[in-house]
Amino acid sequence: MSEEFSLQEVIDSFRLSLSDSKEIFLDQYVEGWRGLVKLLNSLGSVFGFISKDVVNKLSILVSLRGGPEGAHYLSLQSMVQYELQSGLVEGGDNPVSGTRGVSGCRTLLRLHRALRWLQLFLGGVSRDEGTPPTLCSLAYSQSLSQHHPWVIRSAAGLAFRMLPPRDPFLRMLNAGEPPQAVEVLGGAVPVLGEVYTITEELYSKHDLLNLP
Ligand code: 1PW
Repeated sequence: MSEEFSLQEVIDSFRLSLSDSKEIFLDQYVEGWRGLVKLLNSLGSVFGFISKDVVNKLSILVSLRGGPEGAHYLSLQSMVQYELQSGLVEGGDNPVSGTRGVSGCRTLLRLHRALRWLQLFLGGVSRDEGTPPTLCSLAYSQSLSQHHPWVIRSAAGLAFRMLPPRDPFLRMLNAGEPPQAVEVLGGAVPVLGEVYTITEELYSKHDLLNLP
């Protein structure tokens, strides 16, 4: 995979993460996020604190998946089942990651909330409902911001203002000229939406949506 962001690659990874029976495979989910990190990195250093947090969350999930209990981390569904059964959901002493208080479920919950933001933001861009800075702030205020303290909300607000206007932003997606990129975006949003909805239902069913 190249270092350059490709929207199509991200869509492919999230699409591949979905099994026929609507399980979500963790490896491909992580791969999709790795692609998104490339976008964050290409947006400049003001997005560095966001990219750093995502990279950190991904490495926790990768270490769980690569650890001795890795088979349980094949899918989001198997992860939830394993961590619930083993009393690891709330953190505790996780023998796998070696990190106290960090479960796969709470780590993934942060990415899950961020995926909602991305889905709202990209949906707005694809429908041309405003400029990227405005749409990004709006999407953030409708999703992730309620989970963030003031200091992060203000840093995020500053970063969003640095987003490029619509056409340069569409070109950064590496999906062709703006009209083509809009089409690819239109295909991306439902895929992100499906992954989001399945995860939301899974977490809601097990009462995991407010993990500290
Ligand atoms: C323009 C494309 C944007 C797509 C990627 C969206 C990623 C959003 C990540 C926001 C991270 C903000 C800074 C970090 C905050 C953490 O405190 C927070 N992490 C998240 C992902 O919300 C909560 O994690 P914590 O502190 O409970 O481990």
